[in-house]
Amino acid sequence: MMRNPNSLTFTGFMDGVKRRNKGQTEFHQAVAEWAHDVIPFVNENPHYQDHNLSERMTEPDRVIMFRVTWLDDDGRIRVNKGYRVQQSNAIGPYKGGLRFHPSVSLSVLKFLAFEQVFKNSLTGLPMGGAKGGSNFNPKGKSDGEIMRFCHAFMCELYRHIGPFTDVPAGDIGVGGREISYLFGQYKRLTNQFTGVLTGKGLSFGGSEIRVEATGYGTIYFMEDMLRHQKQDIEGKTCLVSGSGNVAIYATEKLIQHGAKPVTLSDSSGFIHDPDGITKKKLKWVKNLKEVRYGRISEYADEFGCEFYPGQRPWSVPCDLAFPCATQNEVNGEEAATLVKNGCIGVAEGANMGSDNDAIAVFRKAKILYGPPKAANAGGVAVSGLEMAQNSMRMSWTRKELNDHLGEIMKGIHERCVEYGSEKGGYVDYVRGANIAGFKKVADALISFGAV
Ligand code: NDP
Ligand code: 2IT
Repeated sequence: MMRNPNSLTFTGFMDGVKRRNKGQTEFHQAVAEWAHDVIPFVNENPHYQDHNLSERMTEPDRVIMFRVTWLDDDGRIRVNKGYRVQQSNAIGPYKGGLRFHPSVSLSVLKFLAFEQVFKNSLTGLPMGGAKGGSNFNPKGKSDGEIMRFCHAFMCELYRHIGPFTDVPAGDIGVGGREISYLFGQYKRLTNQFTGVLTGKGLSFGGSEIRVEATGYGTIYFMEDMLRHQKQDIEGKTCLVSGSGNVAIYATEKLIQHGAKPVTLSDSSGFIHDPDGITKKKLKWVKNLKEVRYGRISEYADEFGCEFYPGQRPWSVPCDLAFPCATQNEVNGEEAATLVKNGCIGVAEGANMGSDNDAIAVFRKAKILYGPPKAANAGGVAVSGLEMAQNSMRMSWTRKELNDHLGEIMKGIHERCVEYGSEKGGYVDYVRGANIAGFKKVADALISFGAV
């Protein structure tokens, strides 16, 4: 049989991606994880072969880069980099978070925007994919400095976004406070009150459950994976990394559903509380992180347990693990330690929490592994529901939104099972998420022609 001239090899495709995107290692990593499943799928399906979809999908629609100039408390003029990567609006307006962290680079935002396209597709809602942010470090900044930075950032971003164009939201370093400053400035500059950002305050168009959605959704997804194997989460010892928005609400849902979370972390180290993090202790953590912007090491002093400076929690024996801090926080060695210690499931609250060596370890051991595209899609899903509520000029109740979130996570789980099931009952959720996410975007692109 003649080889189709449009069929690709993984290596050939990745060589091209690396050549066109020199030095962007996080972006290469995210594309490689995806291409590992998508290239063989495209080669096996002639319908997808002749449209150069893989190359089209790995080139952002556009990248906006700008200077952010702001005044610090000492009256000095400070300069940061600002970005918005608009990856694809094939199935809806660009949608995705903003990250403020010193590690932000074009490579990091391109990997995040790329994954966002397929995550948003998996939710079943009409949203394209984008990501943005700045190398601004919010740590140690006064409230006034945060406000002036957010206002300055929006002074440029506002001309590139809009409720039908691009709808940003939060991510690392961008929570309710920052979204409020950004929204206030957008409204002032445009004289329009629209659903241009999600994660807004409840008094000005925000949605119930958005704050909790990513963390809750990650636990719902783990419960769906466990249920599929006729198991449940009750009584399971759980490791959570991070102590920000996603980690806090993942921990809250674990406690509500009778599991036992024993760790939290930040960039300084992790706490291990063998008695379990309780509802009361978590309330204290919420105040520490959402009000005082303090460090997780204070938990160890407050509740008399160990703090391990400079370390990650993955060596603690557990049943389930939830990376909820940042990219590449679980490597191959740490993944092997988790498996050796009896961990039966990992679900990623963080984007690219596990590196590709770690993913290979989980796949080989055939433990439950919920990749970020699937497991942390609850946040952007409720953002989509916030957009719907804003368009209707009405709001749903907390119960309705929580039920919607549960249903959306179930739908994502089903799509992963449909495309990721193997003989013998094992579900490769990475493959399932990659193929299911790809198909919807691919079908839209094919119907548009050469755009
Ligand atoms: P937050 O800013 O609320 O919290 C981030 C947490 O991660 C903090 O505890 C922070 O510690 C820790 N962290 C950040 N960078 C590092 C690092 N380099 N090393 C170790 N720890 C680090 O962010 P979120 O909780 O919103 O985001 C966490 C993850 O979840 C990210 O990967 C994000 O992309 C992903 N996500 C978020 C969604 C959302 O709706 N917010 C939706 C889907 C995914 P420290 O304070 O010391 O920096
Ligand atoms: O990574 C993510 O999905 C987010 N940071 C949330 C994006 C959103 O638009 O709510």
